[in-house]
Amino acid sequence: MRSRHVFHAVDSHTEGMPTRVITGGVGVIPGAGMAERRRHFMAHLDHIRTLLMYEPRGHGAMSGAILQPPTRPDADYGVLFIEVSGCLPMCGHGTIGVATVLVETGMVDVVEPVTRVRLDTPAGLVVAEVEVRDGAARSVTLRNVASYAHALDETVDVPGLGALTYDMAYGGNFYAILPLDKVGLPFDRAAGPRILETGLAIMAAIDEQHRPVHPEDPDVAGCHHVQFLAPGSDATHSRNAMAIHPGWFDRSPCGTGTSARMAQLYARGELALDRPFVNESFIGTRFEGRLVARATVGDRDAVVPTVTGRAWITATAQYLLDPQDPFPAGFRL
Ligand code: PYC
Repeated sequence: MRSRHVFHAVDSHTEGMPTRVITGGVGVIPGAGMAERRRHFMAHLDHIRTLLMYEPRGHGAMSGAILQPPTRPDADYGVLFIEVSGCLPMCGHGTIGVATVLVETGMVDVVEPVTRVRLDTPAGLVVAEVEVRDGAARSVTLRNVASYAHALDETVDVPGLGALTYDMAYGGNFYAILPLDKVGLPFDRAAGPRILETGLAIMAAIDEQHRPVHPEDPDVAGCHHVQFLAPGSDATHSRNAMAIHPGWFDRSPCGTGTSARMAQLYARGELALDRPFVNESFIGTRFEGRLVARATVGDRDAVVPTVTGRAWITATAQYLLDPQDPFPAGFRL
């Protein structure tokens, strides 16, 4: 066995969605804060992301997180979220996966019944409370970054579809939110390829006509997620088909998408603080959300969401790069 590089990983899934947690092999990414480390990584180290997320080590819907020393004194670990689509400022299912891995591998001091893990993410500090029973992580509740409705009833002209009305909300990433039946498609996995194609057309049109930019961080910009709502979705229980660039569905209900959806419902006066909200994924798994505080983002009214879900460890692994490997940065088909 020859190797130019070894990455240590603990693989997990959160309500069906993978999080490959990279515990060693990357080294410390330069940067004073995690947002700066994310910028550095995207500019100089992106081949590590593609090696670990793309085929043949990953697949078209792969997601992960690279652990780092924290850059702030109030955090236990820094986290860089990586996916086939790029480096996310924040990832909810990934946070639940990371917190579960940290507890179940003993990388943090484990306290029953609740272990608090403070994560330094590019979007800000995220605190995860892990419910621990008999040494096992049973569920994770994350307190997300401030989330807000960026635009309500925005109209975008989508080639082939015409004018579409949508809401844009931020929950750690930007989400265009609209009912699936508005684009004439059924909430049915058999329609997946058409839903993805439509989602990608909407993302491209929004980025051309109304590209969202975070008021406090211009590096957090653009629409790479479309949250298509199933018929009957409301402020207590929504079901979504979450189309993500460059063409895959979140298998989990999507933590930042759940946060964005709750911020949208709050801005519409449909969801009050401290009310339970269930978000269901395209494969039928669930997160429970709740808005726990008011906040501001720039000069916008915002809310602080919590999201609860479960994760399970699926493997420990070392991913290698042979010097003769013809695909040192992986590939996408
Ligand atoms: O859970 O926040 C999330 C997420 C983002 C993209 C995929 N999952």
